[in-house]
This record gives sequence, C-alpha cells and structure tokens, in this order.
Amino acid sequence: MHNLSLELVSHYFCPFVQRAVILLLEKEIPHQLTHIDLMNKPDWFLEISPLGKVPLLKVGSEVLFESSVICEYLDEVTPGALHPQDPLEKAKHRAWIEFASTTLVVMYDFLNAPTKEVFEQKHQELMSKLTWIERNLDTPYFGGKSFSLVDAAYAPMFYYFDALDEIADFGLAKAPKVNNWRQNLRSRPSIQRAFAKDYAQKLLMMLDQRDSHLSGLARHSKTLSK
Ligand SMILES: N[C@@H](CCC(=O)N[C@@H](CS)C(=O)NCC(=O)O)C(=O)O
Repeated sequence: MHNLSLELVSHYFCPFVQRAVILLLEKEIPHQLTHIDLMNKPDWFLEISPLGKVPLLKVGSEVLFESSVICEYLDEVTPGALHPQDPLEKAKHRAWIEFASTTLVVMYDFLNAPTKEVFEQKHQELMSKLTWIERNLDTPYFGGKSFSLVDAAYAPMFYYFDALDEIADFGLAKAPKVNNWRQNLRSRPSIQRAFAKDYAQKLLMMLDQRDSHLSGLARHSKTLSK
C-alpha cells in the first residue's frame, strides 16, 4: 500500500469525478476531497490542470488528470486488482471504460440540449449506446462475477438516470441486463457511500435551473403532478 498523500480535486456533480470517488471508497484509500467551482475556477487549479477539468488527483507533489488514468493508478497502488490480469480481457475492459466516457458525453448533450430536435437526436444516440452496452454486458457485474473498474466507470451514469426517471419515462430502463446491473451497482456499499441519498434529487434541481429542452419538460411534469 502506498503512503503518499492523496487529494482529489472534485466537483460533486461530475460523473467523471465520482468514478474516482467510488474507487477511493471501494478500496478504502485515505484521501482528501477538495471541491471547486467550475464556473469560477481558482487560479491554483488552472495552474495545475492541463485541460482545466476535474477530476485531478494530487499525489504528493505530482498531479494526475483523466478519470480512467486516476482510477487505474489508484487500483495499481492498492491490493486486489479491479482490472483483469489477462491482457486481452484488460484491453476489452479499457475499451468499455472509454465507451462509458463517450456515453457520458452523449448523456451530457442530451441533458443540455437547447432544442427539441437536438434533444431527440441525443436521446436516440443515448439509446443506441445502451443497446451496445446491453449486448456486451455480463451479470451481476459488467465483466461477470466480480466488480471491476468498468463498473465504477458506469455507475455515476445511473444516478443521472434516476433523476431523468423523475421527469419522464425516456425508456432508460428498457434494456433488461443494463437494468439488472444498475440495481446491482446501487447496492454496492462503495457506491452507496459515494452518492448521498438525495443525489438524484439534487441533480434534478440543478438540471431544472438550466435553460434546456429537458428543464422545460421537468417544469411541465411538475405542473402536471400538482
Ligand atoms: N475525460 C475527462 C472528462 C472530465 C470532465 O469532462 N470534467 C468536467 C466536469 S464533469 C469538467 O471539469 N468540466 C470543466 C470544463 O470543461 O471547463 C475525464 O475522464 O476525467
């Protein structure tokens, strides 16, 4: 086990940050969390963040960026590998982590789509991504019996799905294997600790404040439920 001081520079609603938080909790790695305001990035952050994005992991005086790299590092310096040993399996897991990142970007565009047209296009793209995941998913976890880095990479997406489910049925629970996996991840202790009970509700409030097609739908659904 390493004995370096670890500080994760974070934003609570960033799904990429939450991957690293899950890893830190899953492996019970002592760390410090520092939240920053992404609308008003502090100078010290801009000086050390090559892309101006969170998460960053400060390891002593070194800085790591990119969530998948941070998660692999945290996995490698602690016992109990969450990546397969076999090179081909490991490469496949890395590929599906990359796919998770692409899916999160599509989800972000869906959440923030300014018009109905863009919203519908992004919805279709998101559903197509879920179909790919459904076809390549094992159970109870992505790679089968054991929890892996792939699971940590996708788990944050499902909290966004919880928030979306409150607005309307977007068909996100249609894929049976994805649905089952979503429930399994929800009951993992590290994931429960990474996301407060009201995380989805807070996401909903945040989405509501935006000027997007989705926030219009959210306001409409609230009016209907009154
Ligand atoms: N590929 C990056 C993506 C990280 C990312 O997009 N972070 C967002 C927040 S969720 C960010 O910091 N955005 C600030 C900006 O782009 O100005 C990773 O996996 O770490």
